[in-house]
Amino acid sequence: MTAVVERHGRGFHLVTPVLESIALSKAAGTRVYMKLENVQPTGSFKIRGIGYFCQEAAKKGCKHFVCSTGGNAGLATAYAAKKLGISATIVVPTNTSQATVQKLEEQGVKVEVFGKVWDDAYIKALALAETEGWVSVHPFDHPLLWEGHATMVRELKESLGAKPGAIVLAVGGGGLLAGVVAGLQDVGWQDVPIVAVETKGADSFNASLRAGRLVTLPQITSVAKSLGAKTVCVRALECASEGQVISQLVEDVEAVQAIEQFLDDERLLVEPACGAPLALLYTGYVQQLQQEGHLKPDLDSIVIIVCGGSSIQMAGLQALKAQLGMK
Ligand code: PLV
Repeated sequence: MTAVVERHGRGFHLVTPVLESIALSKAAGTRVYMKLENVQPTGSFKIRGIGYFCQEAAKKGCKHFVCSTGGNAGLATAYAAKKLGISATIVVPTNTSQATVQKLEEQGVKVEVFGKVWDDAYIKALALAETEGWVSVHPFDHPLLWEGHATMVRELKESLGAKPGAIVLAVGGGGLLAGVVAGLQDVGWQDVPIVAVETKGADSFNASLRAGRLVTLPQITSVAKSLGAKTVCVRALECASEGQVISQLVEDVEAVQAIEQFLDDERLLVEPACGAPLALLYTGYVQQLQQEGHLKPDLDSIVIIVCGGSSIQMAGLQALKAQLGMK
């Protein structure tokens, strides 16, 4: 366990702040702490796992990284590649905004646009990674990623001391979930319930849990493109059987409303992927889960992983509101 901390002490990620949010606490009826992963280099938690994965690949002689991504994993790969002096190709689906493509290009990587959704881009990336010396960086399905993400739980333990009553996080392909579960197991907090939030239309984890096996969604219809993996990783389902994982869906409108409220309350702008767990706190779902007996009525505190995301600007937020018919 100590070795992991030492190794990650030299990683590319930052130790992020843990702040209490008065507004979120009021909304959720329980003290809420924010783990601010949005302040990581490249704007999301992804650099923890991807930074670690890329460092390990570099040690083994990697010549070039290939990453298929909804955006943030690609930005993290580009950042890590630059630090390591290794070139990279980032494959994004056509639903990726021009602003994100530009941000990637500014990091000095080659960008290829391929396929309608992330799953299509992934197939393309795997084909590219056949090249000798090239390494595919998966955005959510690799043990090194989870080990890297797990560092956030160690930091939480150091900042909070006491165990939180629940952890709220977003699920796309399930890498963040797998990392947090690994971290909880490392620090002996495996009995802390996790509320795993997705938007309707990007609900591959919820669908798999309900079916008791991996389910592939026919399509992604949610505006939370960073949660848009049609199938979660196998490990995500295993996590649900190892600990207490509560799956909850929110509406796209609720996620976007949450982004706006969070901007007003905490002056931080995040993607719909992060709006989803925020909506859980803002929209009365915590109280509902407590009434239904899924969460204890007397939670000491809740930690929300503010996963962040770089694919959002004021204009993009306005466009999302217009698209969803919001005022
Ligand atoms: N985004 C992945 C997968 O996209 C990517 O390529 O960047 N919050 C943010 C801001 C994210 O970018 C992501 C994943 C998640 C949450 C969900 O994390 P996961 O996939 O580990 O569950 C299609």
